[in-house]
Amino acid sequence: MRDVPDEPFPGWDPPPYHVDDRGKVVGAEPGPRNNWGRFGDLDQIGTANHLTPERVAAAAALVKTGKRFSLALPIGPPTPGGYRSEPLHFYGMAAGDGVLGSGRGGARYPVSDDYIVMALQASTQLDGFGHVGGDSTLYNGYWAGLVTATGGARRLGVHHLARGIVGRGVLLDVARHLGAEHLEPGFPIGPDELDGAAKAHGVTVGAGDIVLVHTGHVGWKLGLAPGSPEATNRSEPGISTRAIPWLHDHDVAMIATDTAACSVVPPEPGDEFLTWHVAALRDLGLLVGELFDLDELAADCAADGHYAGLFVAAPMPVVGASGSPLNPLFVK
Ligand code: UVW
Repeated sequence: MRDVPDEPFPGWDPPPYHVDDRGKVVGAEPGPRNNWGRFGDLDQIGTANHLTPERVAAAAALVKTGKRFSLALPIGPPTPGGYRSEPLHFYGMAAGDGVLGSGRGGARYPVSDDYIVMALQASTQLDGFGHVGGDSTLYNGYWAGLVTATGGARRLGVHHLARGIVGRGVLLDVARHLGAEHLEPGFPIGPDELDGAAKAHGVTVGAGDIVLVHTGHVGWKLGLAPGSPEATNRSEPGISTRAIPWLHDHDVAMIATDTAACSVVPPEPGDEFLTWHVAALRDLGLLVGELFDLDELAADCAADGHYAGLFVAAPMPVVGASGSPLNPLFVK
């Protein structure tokens, strides 16, 4: 065998902090805008706490026509701009095998079932609170060392959100509001754009809302020639770190976009790639949705002028997972 050079090793010092028996980093400090301790010292569901029974019931009362929208991308075809390898879909047994003379059930009762192999965050998805930390901490001061490849998320696993994300969904069509079919890659969406779209739509964003920001990016990506420079470029419009106080002040339960990162890519000057995720996930414990497909809903809202409805999405109860695929539903 050829010689394989050892990778350089920079040395290692044990971290200078202590972790208590609740899994908290002693003395850890969040960013200036944060919800640490707000929902309880041991809270693991963050802004899902805003989804009170009263707000869920009020959201249900918004249903007038029963018109339903799935905000999910199809799982199987290439995911536009995703950060993870494509889901793989296999048949374990299939009706055709029975018809051809093998397989359980035979030709008379042909049976099919199938498998999917995918990163939980490879398509339309929820970022759980184990997903991104900063300075060795996660939401509410939990230690990032509690999430390991062998043990999963021993705190903040996405299964804690299994009761679902249900509440008032509000679509903010920032692209249409700015007169664009899609926002340019790298376009940052700050408080002015969010307020401007809300005002144009006649909606007021309030506590417990699930805010869906339409940029048109995913739909635009899907129309590009595969492999073209624009299709492979990672730049995308997205939420600016300047909008973090806005999300906090409005007590938003969830923010979701039709982009891969939710945050603007590349980040604005002064920010690093994950600055926004740290502020949203670690500090606010904010539910973050990515790779939503909002084009159909946006067109419908523009047509009927109704931008609020019932939003329902149930994360998969995978114990200790850091995220989950979603099929988010919006009902008018
Ligand atoms: C990262 O790229 C870390 O995450 P996300 O898919 O949430 O943008």
